[in-house]
Amino acid sequence: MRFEIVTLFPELFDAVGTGLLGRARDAGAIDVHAITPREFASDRHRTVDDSPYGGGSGMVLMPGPFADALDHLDQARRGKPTHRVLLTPQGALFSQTHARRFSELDCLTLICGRYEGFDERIRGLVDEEISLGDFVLLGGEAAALAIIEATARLLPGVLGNTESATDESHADGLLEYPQYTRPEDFRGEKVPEVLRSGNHAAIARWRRKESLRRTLERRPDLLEKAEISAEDRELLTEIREGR
Ligand code: JCH
Repeated sequence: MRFEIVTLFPELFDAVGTGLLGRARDAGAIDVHAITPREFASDRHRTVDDSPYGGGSGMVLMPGPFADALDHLDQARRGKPTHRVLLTPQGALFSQTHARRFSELDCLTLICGRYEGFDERIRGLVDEEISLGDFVLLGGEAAALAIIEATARLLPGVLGNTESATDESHADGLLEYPQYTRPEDFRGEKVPEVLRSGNHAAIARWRRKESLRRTLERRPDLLEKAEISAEDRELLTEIREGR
């Protein structure tokens, strides 16, 4: 899968050359191409921002350099399609559902801004607008990196372990159960006995119950949408009765 990024700071995306994403790139599973709209500015100062019509503080990103950067990417792809995503605080909230949908694409183009955001006409050049969350970043780059990670790890061969990508938080709509590794006793806190019992049915039941407990305590909103079985309902009753 190809990731294209339009950004004033392409060097921020050198980070995808390291770790698991770097390995995925070396293996040919992903390809990351970051370009700057500055290269497509029309004046000798390479200006990409200007003051807002109507007045007010701050600077707004001009549509021309972004449109030309997107045209350039289209030409380099030679007719192959992409899906264009604008990162803004006004977009739809990003979720695992977006990541799953993006992982089915051949190419995803992420458009990052800075300053106080984009000229409204840039919105006409994109397929959707996404926000990473209800907080304001300095620009779209950190959101784009998060979206690249969330999407790339769902691709075959990127994680190395195809099961881990689905058997986890948010896959079945519940939070993940507590995990433990050595030592058995850490500063007096012991690993739950059931996990050392070798009783796989008991372990599965304990994990499901702790997933339900955690979701009930921390994210009751998720519990309303999750797929809850008859046995889950019994476990929830035990939890509510303090067991
Ligand atoms: C961005 C900014 C003042 C925006 C400029 C471009 C995305 N989830 C999420 N949080 N923040 C972003 C994001 C994405 C692109 C840009 N800024 C900074 C500053 C604003 O309103 C006055 C709006 C932030």
